[in-house]
Amino acid sequence: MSCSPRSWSGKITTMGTALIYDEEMTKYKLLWVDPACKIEVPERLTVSHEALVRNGLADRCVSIAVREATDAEILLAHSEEYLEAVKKTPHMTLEDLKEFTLQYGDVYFHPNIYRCAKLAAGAALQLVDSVMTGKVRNGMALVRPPGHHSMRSAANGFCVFNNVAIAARYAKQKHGVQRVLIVDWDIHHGQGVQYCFEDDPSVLYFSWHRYEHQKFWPQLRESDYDSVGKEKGAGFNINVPWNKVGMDNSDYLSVFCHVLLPVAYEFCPDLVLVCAGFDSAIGDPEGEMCATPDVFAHLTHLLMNLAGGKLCAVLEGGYNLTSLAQSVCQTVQTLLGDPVLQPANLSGPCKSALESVHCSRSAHRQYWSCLKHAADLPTVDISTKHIRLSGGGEEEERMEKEKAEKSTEEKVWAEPPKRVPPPVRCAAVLPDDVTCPDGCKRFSSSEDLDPLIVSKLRENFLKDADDCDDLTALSSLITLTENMQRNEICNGLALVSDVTMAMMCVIQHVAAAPSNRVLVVCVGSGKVPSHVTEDGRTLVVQISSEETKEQTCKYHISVTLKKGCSDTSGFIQAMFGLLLPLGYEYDPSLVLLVRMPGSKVRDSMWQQLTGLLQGFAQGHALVLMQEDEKACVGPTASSLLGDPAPSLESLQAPLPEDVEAVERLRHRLQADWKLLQTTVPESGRGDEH
Ligand code: Q6M
Ligand code: ZN
Repeated sequence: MSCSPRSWSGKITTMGTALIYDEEMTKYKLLWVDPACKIEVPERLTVSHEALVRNGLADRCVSIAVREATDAEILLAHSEEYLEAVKKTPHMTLEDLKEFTLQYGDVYFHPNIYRCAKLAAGAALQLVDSVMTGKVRNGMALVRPPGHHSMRSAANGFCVFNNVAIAARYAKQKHGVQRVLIVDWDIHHGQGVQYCFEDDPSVLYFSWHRYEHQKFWPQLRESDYDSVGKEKGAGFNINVPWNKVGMDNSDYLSVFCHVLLPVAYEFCPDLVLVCAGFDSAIGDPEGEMCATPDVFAHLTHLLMNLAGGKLCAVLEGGYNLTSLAQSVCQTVQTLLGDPVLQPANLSGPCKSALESVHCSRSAHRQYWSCLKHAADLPTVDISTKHIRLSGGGEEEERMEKEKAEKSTEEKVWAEPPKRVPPPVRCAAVLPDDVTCPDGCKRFSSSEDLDPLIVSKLRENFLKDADDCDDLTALSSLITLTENMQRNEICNGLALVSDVTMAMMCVIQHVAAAPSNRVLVVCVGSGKVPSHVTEDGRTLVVQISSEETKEQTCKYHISVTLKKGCSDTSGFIQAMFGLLLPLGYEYDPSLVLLVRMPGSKVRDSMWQQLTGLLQGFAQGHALVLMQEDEKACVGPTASSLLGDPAPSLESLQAPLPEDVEAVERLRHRLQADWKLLQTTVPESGRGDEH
């Protein structure tokens, strides 16, 4: 059933989320005893789909029919010999099927699997077509068999045809897509995808995977961080091996902030494909990781502003049915544009994850200018060795043992809380002569100004001002923040006569409540009084061209970009290296984004920032802009309403001095903010989970 997707404001949008699913793909299963394959069951698909229906998510998606991939399409990633061999499987006897299966690793065949494999690949193609033709903005395909392990001439790891690899080639061929980013967040290495695009610079493949120094399946040397691609494709294959089990939300988010995202933005894809395996979630018997299902909301959100929002997620693994269903729901709900909630306990990455992050960054510094000046520490040959070289303290051994025990225990986790979108997505406080953007609600409290607020405002900010308009605007602003905190309005924007005063006003009001925390992001130069951050209820991050005399402290962080905010590559560096990790760790109850007058930040960068900052504070962002920047109202409102930001035009290399400045800042602050780390701290003691 198809329905017109409706944004919160009541505006009908043409850009929905596709959901592709067909029961036919549940109609094959393991017919003999094989411990390696018994986890790959038809229920994986039914529970995922049922959870989407139960949570009202399936109904909000545009349902798209599957189709079989054609021979020609399958041949985009496979050999004729292999296709012909698979074609024979529907007619084989059980004995023949068993024998056929034996030539491949960790996979099984069934008389109906060829049909399902054609549908799985075809589903990925239908998804690409729907997104590329603009029928929908993004979408997810629930498929079996998975695809990322299958190779040109071989089935492997439950996979028959490489659904996502075929889809990437198809997108290039049929839709003229130039650059495809494939993000493989499944817990296994999609070696099939890596092999397919190893020498191809038009497809950037990123994979993190359980590796344990090559002890974990598929135990390949080439799954390590130093397989970066070949020939022209050198730099376009990114592996982040996990050398321990028990990785959690912090570990995942730090890899996104410090490895994947800066490179992905520099790559500037026209399309994002996700190998969406959920065996990387807690409770999975294969992954044995600790990341909770709500982390997938963030992984999805963080990718949704790339490629103008064109994102296709195709199911791969996921073997704990509870964890799988919850994770699928988190992903789809985020694609639909609902606000994300703070993921559980972000206490910072563990030592082993930091080693992986450091190794992957180092391996890629020669290929990506965002990593070029990455901390120049010696890359010890840690990853491929079967024994640990570093550490070895008594405390550390104890921690490791604990972690190993934790991972074999039966895991319990809370179901992610319901994400309830507020009735109003975006409200605006605007002067009367400025029209309110479509879908945005004009907000005014002028009818009955709260006398308490008014007297406070008079006392603190408008002592000698007799401008009644200012008073009205500021008191509206305060009332708006209160509405946001009650979750009646998701986010807001305001055009004010004095952004600094308005900012101080909001901070003073919101940070007065002891349980509140305000993340203030100041874009551009202008003095921010330092006393606001004294109690830790406000974290100020300012990005500008101004060299500040003030010493950066834990809650007042100034990033200086030599060419200012108009330098998009420098800005990106600060955004992923500092701002996002700080935001995750600080966990604000409100994000206050302040556009200082004359900031010169480019529209597309501003929209990216506005979009990404909605990953905090349950999506509650309030944007303040100076009165004369009327032209920014439209683009800002669009981002606050959930439209994807336009792609950043191809990025120049950031200035070396800016990269170094960001690196230095990260280094200085990482004792206070664990998510800023990208290397193992020198005094490596008990910081394992
Ligand atoms: C199983 C060993 C069982 C799509 C996927 C497939 C994973 C295959 C795992 C094979 N090994 N203890 O990446 O999830
Ligand atoms: Zn997997």
